[in-house]
Amino acid sequence: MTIKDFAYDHPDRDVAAFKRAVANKLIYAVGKDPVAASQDDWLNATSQAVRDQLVERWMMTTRANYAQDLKRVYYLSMEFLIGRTFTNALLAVDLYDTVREALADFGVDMSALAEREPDAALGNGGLGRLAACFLDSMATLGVPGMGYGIRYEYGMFRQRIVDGQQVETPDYWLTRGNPWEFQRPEVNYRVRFGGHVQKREGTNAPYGAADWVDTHDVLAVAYDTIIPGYGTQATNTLRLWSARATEEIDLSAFNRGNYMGAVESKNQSENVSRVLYPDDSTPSGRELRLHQEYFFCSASVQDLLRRYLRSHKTFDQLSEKVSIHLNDTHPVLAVPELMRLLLDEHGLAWDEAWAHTQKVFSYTNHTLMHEALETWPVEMLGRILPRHLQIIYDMNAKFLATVTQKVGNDVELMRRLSLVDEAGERRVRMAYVAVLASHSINGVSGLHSELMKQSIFADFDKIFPERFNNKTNGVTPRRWLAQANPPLAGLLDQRIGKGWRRDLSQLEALKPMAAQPAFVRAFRHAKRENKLRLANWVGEHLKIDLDTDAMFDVQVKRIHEYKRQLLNVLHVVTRYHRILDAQAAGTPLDIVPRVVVFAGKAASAYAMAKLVIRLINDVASTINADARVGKLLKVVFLPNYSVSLAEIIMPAADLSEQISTAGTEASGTGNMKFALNGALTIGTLDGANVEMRENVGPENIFIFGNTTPEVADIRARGYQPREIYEENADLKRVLDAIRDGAFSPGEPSRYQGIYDALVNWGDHYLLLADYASYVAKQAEVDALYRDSDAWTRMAILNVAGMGAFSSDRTIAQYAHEIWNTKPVVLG
Ligand code: T68
Repeated sequence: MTIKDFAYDHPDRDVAAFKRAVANKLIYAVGKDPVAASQDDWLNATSQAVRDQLVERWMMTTRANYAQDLKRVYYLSMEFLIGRTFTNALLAVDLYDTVREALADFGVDMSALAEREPDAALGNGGLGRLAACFLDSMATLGVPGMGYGIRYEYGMFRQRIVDGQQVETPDYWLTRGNPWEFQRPEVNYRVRFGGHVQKREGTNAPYGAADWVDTHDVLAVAYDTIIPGYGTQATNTLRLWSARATEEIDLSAFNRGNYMGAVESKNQSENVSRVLYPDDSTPSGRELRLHQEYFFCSASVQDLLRRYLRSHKTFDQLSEKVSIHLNDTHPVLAVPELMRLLLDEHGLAWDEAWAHTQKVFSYTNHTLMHEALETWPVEMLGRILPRHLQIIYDMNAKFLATVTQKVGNDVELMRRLSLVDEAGERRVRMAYVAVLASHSINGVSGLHSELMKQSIFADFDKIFPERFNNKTNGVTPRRWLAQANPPLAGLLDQRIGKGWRRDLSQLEALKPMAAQPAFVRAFRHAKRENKLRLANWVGEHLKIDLDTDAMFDVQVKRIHEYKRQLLNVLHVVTRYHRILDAQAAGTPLDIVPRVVVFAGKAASAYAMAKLVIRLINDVASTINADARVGKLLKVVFLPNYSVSLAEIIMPAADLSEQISTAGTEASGTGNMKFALNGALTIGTLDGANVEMRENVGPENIFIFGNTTPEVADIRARGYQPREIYEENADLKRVLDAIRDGAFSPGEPSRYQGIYDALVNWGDHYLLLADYASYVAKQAEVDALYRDSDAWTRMAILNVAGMGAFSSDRTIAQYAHEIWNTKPVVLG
């Protein structure tokens, strides 16, 4: 029986049929009379009608996966930064125009509906968005897989700017329900916490089975979202876990008459999936975070083992049928959890369980910054997950014993390799657990992968050199070009056909067109439309008028010292001073008008990042209000940066700022999105910028600043930022202005801390060392912008060179070189 044999007459794909489908959903599923329906009701009904189109493909894919007994990849990630789904789904099923017409017939404007959908902001930044791009590419390539994560009730906080400062408000994204998810109450697992471990009768501890008892348990309930592939019937599943109390209420408390207490304990359990931690690139170290990590790892591993055992009697084929990928260290507890289940629940011996485990796991590292590496206090782990701590100890003992056998007793080496950091409070190094348990460990750009081997994993690289590899990040061209940039996508379709959506290397065909004046004009026209769209957004939301002839110079990403938004501010103030000087001297000023755009959130506890946001806003109000500046310079901070806002910003940028200190940004993915949308990059030789330069050609990108070895050298020689400050008059003037309150006259000392960090406290990220080179490179950028044809030609060559940065290429490499999976074949 096929799915069609069971299903109701499927709505055809013509406008009339789709109108009926939407009307049926509105009336019978949403329960609204069309004459009374709100925009949200229409969105809900239409989403459900579109979802119907995905379900059949979904079931077909699942059946095929089972029938072909294919190896599955489980992508474990604490974050999936999906954004909106509506338009993405319409493009995937190729119903965009049909649905727009159907809705128009009802007098409903589809783009207005699309704007009402809340973002699924279940992630902080690059790492979470990468996971979302990967799901899209896995489905598109037919890689049998599944994303596992947490269904946070509150996603990434909403950012408002009040008096120039960031104010966080909760993001309750589920207020109006979520039409894309299927709740699966019957798919639930018990996740245990606390208690203690008992030796099991007849086993020879320390490596044998044990019993974990007296735990308090939480239920993990599955919610599934269909991930459609593009240009294929294949789909995948994103399965997110939500916490439920094991008992509706604590009956014993209830019986004692403590009603509030009874409900309290239910809330406690369900807090586990309540809220996303908003700390990008810094571990929070809080107990609730550890609970979250274990909660979703345990549910996911139980779920995938159950699926495996449905079609296999023994564990012999586990690694041929299952791959578990760890997106950073956040899901590393899946390692001791798999070991625990194999040892304690399924009775395998340690060596057999360990052999399976090592073949199943692979791990991606996303940062080298020491303070960002996750460690958990032994005391806390032992209290919350006593059995897992034991297993980690056992892994460590076996590992260190093997090393000793090989190299003899080198105490210093043991101290460095140990899974447990014994200096000070004892802590488990989660990255080391990941490395020890994985057959593949990858970085996210060529540079990052090399540095990873030389720095944090240097000792492991000597022992397991074959495990380390690189998989340069990519972005999905469906969302980041087809969906976000209709003007450019349309132009590409006209000139090179539609195939780039599934094969981004086809963009290379644009190269010769950079020399065709008609194409250059059409390309510039598309950019202008996108700039207008952003200018309208800014006009509407911030009441600031933008000149679309000005260069749109954009830096959008999390606010972090290493990303150096401050360096950008130093350049902005430098330009401001030049404008004022020319005005004062009455000399004509030959300067390219710029709109400098910033957006990004600061972790709520990151004081310096918040101060930077405030400075940007203060600089913006000062400059924008200064009549002497006029159209020559505008600065805007767009509040609440998000996936949906990025879709408006990226296509509108002329210049993309990728200016992190060399050696600090693991890859970056915004850099790719900008270039793909025809922005030129000004950047350091950091992360994937290095490979972008190789692909677009060094003459088509603005590279400045110290390289990674130069940065190391400057630090080794004893960096003296004050000397640079004293010697560079422009820089000194900028820093003094900031220090003396030029942008905060009401509170002149507001930015003393920023001045001190740069001049007196060591300027850890070497802003001053790169300042002169950055400002000089910005002058080159200006010069090129004056020649609008030359600029546009270069932008076209950037788009043409971005073929390699599709997440399809990245996922094909993961599938081939790490997971060893074959695509599903659909009949
Ligand atoms: C980013 N990391 C990298 N971390 O900074 C970026 N961390 O260079 C890279 O392109 C991207 O990952 C994808 O590989 C992050 O985004 C986090 O968001 C994060 C969240 C919680 C804890 C630690």
